[in-house]
Amino acid sequence: MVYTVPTVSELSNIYSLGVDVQTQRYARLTSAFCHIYGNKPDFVARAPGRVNIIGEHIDYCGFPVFPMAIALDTLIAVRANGIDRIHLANVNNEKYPARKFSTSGDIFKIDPTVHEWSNYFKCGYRSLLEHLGRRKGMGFDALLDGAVPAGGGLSSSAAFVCATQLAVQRVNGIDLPQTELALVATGAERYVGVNSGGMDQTASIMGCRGSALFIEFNPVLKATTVKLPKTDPALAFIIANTLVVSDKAVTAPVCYNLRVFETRIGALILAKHLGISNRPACRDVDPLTFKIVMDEYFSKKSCCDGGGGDDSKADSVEIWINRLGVMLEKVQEAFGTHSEGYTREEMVLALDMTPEELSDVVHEDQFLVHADRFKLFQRAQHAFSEAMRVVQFRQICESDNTDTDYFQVLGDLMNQSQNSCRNLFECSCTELDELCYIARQAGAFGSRLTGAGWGGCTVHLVPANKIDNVKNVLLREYYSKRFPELSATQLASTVFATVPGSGACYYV
Ligand code: NG1
Ligand code: MG
Repeated sequence: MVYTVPTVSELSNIYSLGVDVQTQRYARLTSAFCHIYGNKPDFVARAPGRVNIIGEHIDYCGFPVFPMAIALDTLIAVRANGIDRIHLANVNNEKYPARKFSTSGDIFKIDPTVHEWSNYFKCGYRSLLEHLGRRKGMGFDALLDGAVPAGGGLSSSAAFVCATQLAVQRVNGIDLPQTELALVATGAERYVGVNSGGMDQTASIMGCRGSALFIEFNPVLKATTVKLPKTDPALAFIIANTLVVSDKAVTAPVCYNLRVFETRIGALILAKHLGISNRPACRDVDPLTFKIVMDEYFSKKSCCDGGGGDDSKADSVEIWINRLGVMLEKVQEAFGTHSEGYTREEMVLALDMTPEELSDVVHEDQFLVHADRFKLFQRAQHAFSEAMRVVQFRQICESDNTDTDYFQVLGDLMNQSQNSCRNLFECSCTELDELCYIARQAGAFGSRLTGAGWGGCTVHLVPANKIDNVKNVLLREYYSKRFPELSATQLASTVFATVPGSGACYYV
């Protein structure tokens, strides 16, 4: 039987109402909808946030990541209105005033320099219609309720875009397979200027209760559910938000997009070092990534060795670990002489390109004003070693030998990831480091930043019977000192335990 990727609608039928969405929140949303639009909604689209357990800043390098969907989600109540208008309102209408669009005009115009809350809605709408080859969609009334803290590294933006795409596709009578929907959502955020990878959108759409997801992007998008090991006490995760807001759309040129740039240049230099033909690289749609360089190196190698290695096993964990280990040595060879970082001239020299050619392939002008040295060696070391940790994390989760001390070995990998994010990829910050330190002191086995970093959230691996203890220490040592004014309700979505939740779905 050929496995076909299900659609969100097909899966939605298996979710009973209220399992994932708090029923009173759902009732409040539908009654508010009636109050605003005078009719009940036809349906509610739901897309959750995600927490990335391990595998940071490597989805756009083409490497697998290991997130899980969380209970916090974005809901959009929707009703087709039969006119060429879209009315978008938000339950928090002070902060996010209602907006109106025509179904074919201004909704396609997204100005990334204006940080407007409905931009993510426009991204979701535009990316889906363009994917369907349409310039116009059906009109509808919408009311949004977002419960994923913004800028917190829990993918509030991806939850918003995915929920929007669910709403738009259903109003237009479409029911795409999950992977197709995830790919379209991944491209959507580029309209607000963020060159994101595909982790958040895939985790939001394909999340599965009780499992984390091993998400691969290359050669095709593929999400494998991985059950977390059964331990006693159970494995649990605490999410703690630094409350330092890292809005990627604002900081992209000096943070997120700069790192994307550095890994793309790194892939070009590594490819050249390994004698791999320089594909037209770094096109936003199909950039040359570290993963592609690794695959091309080994496919070239296997035909040279005449080994004709059985690539069908290429997914096996041993092959992954062996290849990543070899590539870490190649990274040392290719970049080791530039541990201080590369100037633009040194990059141009290393790539044997002219400055104009470099500008063409990576539009690096926006970065040169902010950085004069690019730490390509360190970024490459992080990317390959983080990919190694993801594969090892999955291998440990799937090994069912009872004498494994899961907390210790999984926790160690998370701590190594945090060290690499802080020291090599430089996307941590003092608040993230402090939360990790406090949590480890309080009994967490693994603590690390999650999401883009530079603020946002941390994730901690703790035994289920230690959740309250670790939470209380974090409240005492971090939040009561830095944010004494926070109410209990605000704290409840700032530091909380979570388990793998289900993915996007419809509630009718
Ligand atoms: P967050 O922090 O949730 O925005 C971002 C990217 C991911 C991934 C992580 C780092 C977007 C929309 N998402 O996640 O693709 O690169 O950083 O692992 O930019
Ligand atoms: Mg985001």
